[in-house]
Amino acid sequence: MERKGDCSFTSVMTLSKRDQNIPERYVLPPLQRPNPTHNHHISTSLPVIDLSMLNQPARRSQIIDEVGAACKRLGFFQVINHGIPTCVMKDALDSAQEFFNLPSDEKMCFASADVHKPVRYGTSMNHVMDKVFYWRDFIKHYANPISEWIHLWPSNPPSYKEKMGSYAKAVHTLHKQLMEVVLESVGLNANYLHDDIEKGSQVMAVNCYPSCPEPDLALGMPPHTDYGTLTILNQSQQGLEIMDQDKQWHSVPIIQGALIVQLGDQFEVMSNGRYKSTLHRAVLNMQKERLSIACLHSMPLEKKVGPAQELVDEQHPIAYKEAGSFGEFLDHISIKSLSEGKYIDTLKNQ
Ligand SMILES: O=C(O)CCC(=O)C(=O)O
Repeated sequence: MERKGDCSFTSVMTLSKRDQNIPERYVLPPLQRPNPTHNHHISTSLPVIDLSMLNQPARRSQIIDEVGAACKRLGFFQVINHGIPTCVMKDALDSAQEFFNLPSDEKMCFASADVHKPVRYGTSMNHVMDKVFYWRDFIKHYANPISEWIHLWPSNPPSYKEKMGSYAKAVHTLHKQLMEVVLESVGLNANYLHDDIEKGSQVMAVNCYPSCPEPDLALGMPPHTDYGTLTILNQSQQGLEIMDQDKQWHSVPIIQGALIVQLGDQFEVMSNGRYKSTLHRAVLNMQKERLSIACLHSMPLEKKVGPAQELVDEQHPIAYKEAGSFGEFLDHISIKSLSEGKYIDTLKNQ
């Protein structure tokens, strides 16, 4: 059943229709602003991996090598021929668009600043805590197992549950396949923590970044890493940027039908730091609204994750405390904004 929201706010959708300038609370300090002219020349060098032959043993090991190289270099890659039909990806983005186009009152039924709520409509990162605001509206909902959560999702637009649900299920399956590949690439068994991955949490962050009159002064999301194992992202147009090991921002190009894969903090911990989670942010533009759907996968809510024993030895001493669970991460972000520092840094052994 849909609840009455316990807090309301002015959405960015509303603000974007109002003024030629962004409100002061969205203006970032100069050093945190994006530099749009800086990144264009390096946008083409990001890895794209074709999964069409994943089930052919001769080709599989080559794909594992490609994934391993991408994870080592960037913690990021795009996948094509991943098995999710383009129409399922498009339907999910269309449903998101229809949801954000609803009158404000309908969306506000889901408004909450409580990060533990399984369905939550909001703006910025957490509008109750943020010192500087980010130019984003979102609805987040839990999605795995889908039978447990789908009745809590919006009933309007009427096709939302069906279309977003089909996409969620397909992405959950893809996540399991990709985890096997990424685990093998780092030197673990493909079945490592298999049951936890199957039962793991899937949170869908459905993001809307309206066109912004002053995109050089603000961001849609601040630089952050995701908490979980792998995030799989579907975007309607360019706007995601990732940071490489030399601290250069790369703008992620749109490839028709491709999905973006990023490593999260839980994978960094499991791999004992062999792979690093990807620092990323969302930039804005003056012309067109952008939508993205980030499926954030992690271990089940209460499961604690530590470095895999197989990846700890004399050359690679244990580099992280046994990491907290997803539930503890939620407790962390309910008192400290993600924009104030990386959660993973609190888990590192000094
Ligand atoms: O919209 C994007 O490209 C980034 C989304 C994201 O980082 C998130 O939802 O955590």
